[in-house]
Amino acid sequence: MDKTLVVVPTYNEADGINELLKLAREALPSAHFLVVDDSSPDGTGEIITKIAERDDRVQLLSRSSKEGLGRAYVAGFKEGLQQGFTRFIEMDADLSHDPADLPRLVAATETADVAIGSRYVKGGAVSGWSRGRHLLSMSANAYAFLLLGIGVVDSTSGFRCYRRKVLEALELETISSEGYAFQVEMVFRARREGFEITEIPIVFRERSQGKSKMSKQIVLEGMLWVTRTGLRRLTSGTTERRP
Ligand SMILES: Nc1nc2c(ncn2[C@@H]2O[C@H](COP(=O)(O)OP(=O)(O)O)[C@@H](O)[C@H]2O)c(=O)[nH]1
Ligand SMILES: [Mg+2]
Repeated sequence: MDKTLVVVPTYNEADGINELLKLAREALPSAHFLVVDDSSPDGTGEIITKIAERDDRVQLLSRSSKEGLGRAYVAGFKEGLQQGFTRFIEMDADLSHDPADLPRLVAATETADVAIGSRYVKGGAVSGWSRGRHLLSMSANAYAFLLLGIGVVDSTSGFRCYRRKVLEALELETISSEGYAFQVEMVFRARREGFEITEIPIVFRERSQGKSKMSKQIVLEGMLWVTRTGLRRLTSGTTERRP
């Protein structure tokens, strides 16, 4: 039987997390939710603890310090694999990802192994970003697309659904990216393993509450990871491991 887990990483998301969980629960009534919180000083963890007391579909995975988005997802996925879930969704806590898109994202993994909510395919869009932020996102995606040969136009998107077998195959404990480069690394690994990846259009809306955790350090980590991996690939001619 299908068991879907929505993993939501949080750091200081107390303002919007209630609303996100409410809307997402309505959109996917049979799904379970795992919030992975890095001991947010604003009390996000305490809010989740209270929600979890009355809703057995919501769980909190509390980590002792802020270790980055990638580390939070790896911890959440490992927990979900252990609990026997068969589909895993990545979703931000700030309502940038529309909960109404959840059923479409899950449905896309009926045929594909990974479904990515994409801002850069036909029908996809971003609303509320500055020109600079938009340019940063598009350049990062174009750079990853060209250097890594992944065939995915929005490999930095954090709204996606994986089938269980993908996470089982990707050797999560050896993921090197701590921050947002994690998203690109997951796509790169899934492609290398020969999994089918599809992109479905989404509209990403910039948060209206709280603050973005994007930083220069995160951008640098992403650029270095893509450059290093791309050069290694070009010099060694890495191909898919599976036929
Ligand atoms: N647990 C955890 N969550 C994080 C961390 N960094 C970002 N997040 C969460 O990841 C999601 C996306 O982050 P956000 O700052 O909105 O990035 P942006 O949309 O690219 O500006 C949000 O739910 C954040 O709370 C982190 O270090 N640890
Ligand atoms: Mg955001």
